[in-house]
Amino acid sequence: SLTDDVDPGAAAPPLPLSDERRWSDTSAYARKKILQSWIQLPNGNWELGKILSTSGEESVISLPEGKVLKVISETLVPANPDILDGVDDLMQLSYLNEPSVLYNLNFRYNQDMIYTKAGPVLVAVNPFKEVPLYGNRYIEAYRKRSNESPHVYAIADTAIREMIRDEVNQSIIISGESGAGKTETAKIAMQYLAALGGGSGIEYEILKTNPILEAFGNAKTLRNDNSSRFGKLIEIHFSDSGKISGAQIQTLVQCAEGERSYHIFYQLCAGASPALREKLNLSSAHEYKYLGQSNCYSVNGVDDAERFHTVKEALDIVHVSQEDQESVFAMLAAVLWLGNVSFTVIDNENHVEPVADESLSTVAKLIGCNINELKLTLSKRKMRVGNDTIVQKLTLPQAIDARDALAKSIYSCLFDWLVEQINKSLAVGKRRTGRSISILDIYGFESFDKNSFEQFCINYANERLQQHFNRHLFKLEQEEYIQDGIDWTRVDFEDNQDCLSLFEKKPLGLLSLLDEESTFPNGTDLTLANKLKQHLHSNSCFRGDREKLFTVVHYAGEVTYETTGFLEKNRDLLHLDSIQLLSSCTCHLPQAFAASMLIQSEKPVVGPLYKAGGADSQRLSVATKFKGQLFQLMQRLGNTTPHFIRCIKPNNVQSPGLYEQGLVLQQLRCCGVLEVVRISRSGFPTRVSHQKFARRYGFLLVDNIADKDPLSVSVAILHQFNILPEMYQVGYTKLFFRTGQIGVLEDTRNRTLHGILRVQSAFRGYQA
Ligand code: AOV
Ligand code: MG
Repeated sequence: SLTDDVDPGAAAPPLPLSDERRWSDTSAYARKKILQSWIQLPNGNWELGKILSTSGEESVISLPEGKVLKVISETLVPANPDILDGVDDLMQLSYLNEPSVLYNLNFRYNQDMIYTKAGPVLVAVNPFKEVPLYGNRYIEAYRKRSNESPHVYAIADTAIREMIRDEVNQSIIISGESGAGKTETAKIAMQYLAALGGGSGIEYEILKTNPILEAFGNAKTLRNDNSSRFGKLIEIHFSDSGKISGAQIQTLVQCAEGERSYHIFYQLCAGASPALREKLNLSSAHEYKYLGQSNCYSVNGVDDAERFHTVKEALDIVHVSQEDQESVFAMLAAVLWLGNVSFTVIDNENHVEPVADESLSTVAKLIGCNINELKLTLSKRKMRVGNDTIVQKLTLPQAIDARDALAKSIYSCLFDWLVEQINKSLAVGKRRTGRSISILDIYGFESFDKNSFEQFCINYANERLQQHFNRHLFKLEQEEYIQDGIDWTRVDFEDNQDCLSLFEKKPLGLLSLLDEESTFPNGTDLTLANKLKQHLHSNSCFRGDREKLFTVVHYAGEVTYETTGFLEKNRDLLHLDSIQLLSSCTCHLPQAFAASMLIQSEKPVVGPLYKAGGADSQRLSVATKFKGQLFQLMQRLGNTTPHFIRCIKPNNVQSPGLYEQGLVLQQLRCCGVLEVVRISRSGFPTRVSHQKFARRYGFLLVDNIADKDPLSVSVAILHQFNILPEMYQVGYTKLFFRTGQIGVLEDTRNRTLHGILRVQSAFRGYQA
């Protein structure tokens, strides 16, 4: 039978640590027990084989299709016994090697069990179809803890409990590649928090921020039909009674460039009422140059007109007035019409001016400016040289840049303005006594054949988040053991501080050098690349490649960037003339935008202040702004207890049922899932101070030793409940437990408490 060949104890975590990666690491004793093994096929995939015999260096293996192979024993990787198929925590695997983890996730995925624990981390594999795991019935089951399989709900539930128990703010940090399911996962977590903390009605508003932000911030890309082009942190506040009292959203600069533009444009064109169309002089999406650039006007299975109504309803719910909504749509239409503004050459030096057609007049009408002012802004630029102000006429490429920069900044101001309105509507009252749970949904690490400025920023952000992850799970953990006098064999872990320094060091780091080159009028993509190579060549995380290429050694692998477009994308190309145009508008939104852009400048800008060369040196560069927002974000996360969810994309074609081993493995490596399991299993992930422990469980003691010190009480509790000595350690200030141990105590505590309550209410019934 199975149990004769397999040591049943091997299934029980966590001792001894057996994370054999290779056959050769396996002891001779263990080898005899291995019945099955992983064999890597020429295509790189792993296949499960039965070991028929082993003699010397060679083994004979039979594969599922009946093929029999002779292989070198060295190349075999031990597989887990069948009884461990599909365990819901990877920590339970006897053999924790890559093929076993891949197999376990796949086994579960095939049965729509998309969630798996990897120690403290939740792994979510995107099903690309509706799975029956959500809704009130499930929420109720997780709330009661009657369903214990891994789930986003379980993570959200733990966050709520820890927030209340420890009186510490919590965060749920979701990461993963584009299309891996981060945004959906964030919504699922919000759904749970809203259900448990609901009651005031504000939870409904919070959920409605999703369709709004997705309409304005998401676009179809080649990798995801609904790709978020911005990062988001939503902080949900709870009152002392555990009810949601409000929320606040912080966003991380938008990273444009999709296959289609932002959803809202298509939704507006498809769904606006006849009256609104007339007011905005709106045409169909096909008429607008900004929307036709990749000839993709629709998303499979999505009705843009219907979505428009959903967004309008959501705007109503977060208290954006009808008037403001109309102004928002007017700004959208203005952006679309700006894209249609064309230019004609006016002299023999190729200077241009905009054609006075329907596009130009509609823009002027929609933003409420004088048409001649608009014409001037799009054809001339005021510059300060020394003490004089000179006016430079624009050539065609310059004019197009000015036009596009104006359109882009109207849109990004509109997005920020909307977030601000939402925040006002969700604002917590002045009494902010309660605690919060934040959910972070940020774009994941990206590595393509060609990587540009967007990937540079995204990967930098991920590098920061990874450090947060590392520090939390590994470093803090180890340091705490050592501090508390716990016997702990040091486990090495990857620290990515070197790579972060490469980005952040001043003055000789990637960001500083980029900013410096961006202020040079004569800086080009090539001079930037050369500058980076010149100053950073000795950095171990940097490699200069030919021409405009350079490589950064990220925690998740090497990425080669091409500097083409870096400087333009980093410079904020908006001219002060454009800001002045907006502030002269009669409509209130453009005025508000102009004001916010001036606040963003480091110093107050008065009058036309330009250095020769164009870009306004006083406005922050895109990279610097990004870094600032990122730091703000990290600061908010810094004071919270984090819960990590790693989303995995099982295939690149967004289709259900397809599980590509290589693709999954690469993501598991990127996010350090295997390392986490290894370390968690060998450590004591649960920690409670003596005081807290004694306070929480002391009343369960049979003998009354209430007057004793917390340490004695704690030890008495451990003895009374027969917690095995290898399952905990007693530190100077805290108790350290292996995974799962505290659950046993909590169950007993809950049972006892319920017993007491029942007795009390029975007693009250008797009295009445
Ligand atoms: P992302 O947020 O990680 O990508 P999304 O959350 O937008 O990815 O997920 C992409 C698509 O995968 C969704 O539109 C759904 O079709 C599907 N999906 C994800 N999770 C689930 C789930 N739990 N159940 C059903 N379908 C799901 V990006 O924002 O591109 O980085 O920038
Ligand atoms: Mg997303």
